[in-house]
Amino acid sequence: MNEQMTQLVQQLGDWLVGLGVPETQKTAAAFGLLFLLATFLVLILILVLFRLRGGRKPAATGEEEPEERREPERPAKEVPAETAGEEAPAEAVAEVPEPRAVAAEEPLVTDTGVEPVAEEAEPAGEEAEPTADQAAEAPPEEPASLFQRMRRGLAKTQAGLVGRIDTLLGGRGKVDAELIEELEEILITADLGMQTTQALIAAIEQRMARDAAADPQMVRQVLQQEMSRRLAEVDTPFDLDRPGPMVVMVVGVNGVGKTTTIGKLAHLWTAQGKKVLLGAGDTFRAAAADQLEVWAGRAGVDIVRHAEGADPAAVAFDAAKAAVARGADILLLDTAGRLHTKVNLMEELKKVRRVLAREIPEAPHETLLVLDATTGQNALVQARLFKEAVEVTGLVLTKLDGTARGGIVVAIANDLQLPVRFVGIGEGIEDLRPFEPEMFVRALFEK
Ligand SMILES: Nc1nc2c(ncn2[C@@H]2O[C@H](COP(=O)(O)OP(=O)(O)O)[C@@H](O)[C@H]2O)c(=O)[nH]1
Ligand SMILES: [Mg+2]
Repeated sequence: MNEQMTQLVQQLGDWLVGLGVPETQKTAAAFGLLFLLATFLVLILILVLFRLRGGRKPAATGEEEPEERREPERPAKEVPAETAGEEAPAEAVAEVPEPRAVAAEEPLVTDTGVEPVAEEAEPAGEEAEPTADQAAEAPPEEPASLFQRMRRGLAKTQAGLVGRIDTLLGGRGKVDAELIEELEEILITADLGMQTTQALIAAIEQRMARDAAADPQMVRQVLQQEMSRRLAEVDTPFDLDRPGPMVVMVVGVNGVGKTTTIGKLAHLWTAQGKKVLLGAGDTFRAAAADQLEVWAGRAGVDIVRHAEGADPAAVAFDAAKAAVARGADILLLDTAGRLHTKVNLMEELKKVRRVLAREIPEAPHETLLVLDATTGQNALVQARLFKEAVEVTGLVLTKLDGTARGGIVVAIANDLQLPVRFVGIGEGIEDLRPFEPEMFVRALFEK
């Protein structure tokens, strides 16, 4: 062993002499080189170990998981080196619009403001996306501030919209026509829609006309202000404190998240001291009422349901009667997204409205249209249809957590001139947020 070592040092020394090291110092130089190599190897080893540990952390918002959560939630969940880091990438900050990853309900993170480690931002792999089942099994979250939860829910839109804008602005010294053109493209691909994009660009151009020396950061400021302003313009107070049962009818096409939203609202309003009753107006499948019943159980509220195939207007009638009789503060009525019979869905919804109004004056007080944000412009088309047929008073945008197309929130509110009431940022019972325009935009733009 020793002999081999001496030989190695000798050979190294000879090689170094060849490179110009003085003959007298060749042994010292050879040792020096060996020492350097060893240090280098140790460093690489440390980096590899670090990577393995770090890979198991979700990189969703680039924020670190708090220490106390790590242990109980990931017990001995050892992953082989090559799969480490795959839990997060679906959410990892990337510039390309990512595949639709609904239900990324990994137990995520709270705020420490740490930026994502570059090597964690790997491209999304199919197997990286948790299924709805896995999502449902995820342990309940610990409380985080509302703002941080909103930020986390919007991580994909943040990356796809503001992240791309920042990259664009970062590389430019001045605001010129080319920059504006690229910005326009980003806004449209983030589903802000043609109309809203044009309005935002016009605001930037106006500002440029006033201040020719404006730097690229001005663009960011104007965008943030304009989005906030446009959302706030259509925002009206949501009054829960009216006398008598307040009837909230929830409409929207199949699968957008109506039933889930009703469950979350029942929980939210019960926690605010309201007596809530649910009406299972989606009689298309027995499973729909079963699903609502599960949510009623979770939220600890009563439910009125009929058999599968029953007339939704009859459910509405019974539910309204029960709400009055039981002294409920709020009746939340679920509706179908499609029907058994050939009756037009919109006609059916109008009939339900008439029945409600006969039982409770001015009911339904609110008609919330639920839209799936991941469907982008399609949501806008649906919204127009429903708005024409039934008097929609407010919007709920669901699944914002699963999409980079959250810009649709601004587009819909702006195009339809309707207030966004709530946004869904996950499948859990707590994952519905009352919409606050200023907070929403700040969650997108804050660095
Ligand atoms: N990730 C995510 N999934 C949601 C959200 N809201 C609803 N979902 C899921 O969307 C699917 C359809 O929801 P459901 O309430 O049955 O839709 P409905 O047909 O309109 O009643 C379910 O798997 C829900 O868990 C949300 O905000 N985020
Ligand atoms: Mg449903």
